[in-house]
Amino acid sequence: MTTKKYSLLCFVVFALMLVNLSACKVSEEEGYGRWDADANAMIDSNEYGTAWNEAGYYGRWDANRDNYIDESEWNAGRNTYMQDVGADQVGAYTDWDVDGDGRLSDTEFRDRSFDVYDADRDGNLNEAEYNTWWGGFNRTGNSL
Ligand SMILES: [Ca+2]
Ligand SMILES: [Ca+2]
Ligand SMILES: [Ca+2]
Ligand SMILES: [Ca+2]
Repeated sequence: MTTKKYSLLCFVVFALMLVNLSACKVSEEEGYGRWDADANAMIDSNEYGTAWNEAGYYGRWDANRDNYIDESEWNAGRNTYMQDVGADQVGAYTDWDVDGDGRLSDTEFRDRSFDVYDADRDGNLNEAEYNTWWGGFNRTGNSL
């Protein structure tokens, strides 16, 4: 390899490292650390609630904006946002509709969606669990 080619290769490697570093910075700002208010490396249900509010997550599922999520909206949202979550983990609409009135209030929806993403059921979202939420949300081109 000539010196010139070697220099070019070094430059490309260095440039890629810079791109990689800036990508990490962006994902940290968008991601986990941003919502971890008490900095314990876990996102609890309150911290998830903040992310959930700022994301307007409920509104994204509530297609007709009547402040309830009916079964057809739930089916559409599940197919859009929860592709990476197993069907067993998501459960049935009736599992979400705790009071059985045939529609999901924001509280029913928030609590159950947290449980769905809390795959190991320890009451916190670790980084991998959070990334499943974020990945589903972001796949649709949404951003915070
Ligand atoms: Ca925390
Ligand atoms: Ca609705
Ligand atoms: Ca309900
Ligand atoms: Ca967990």
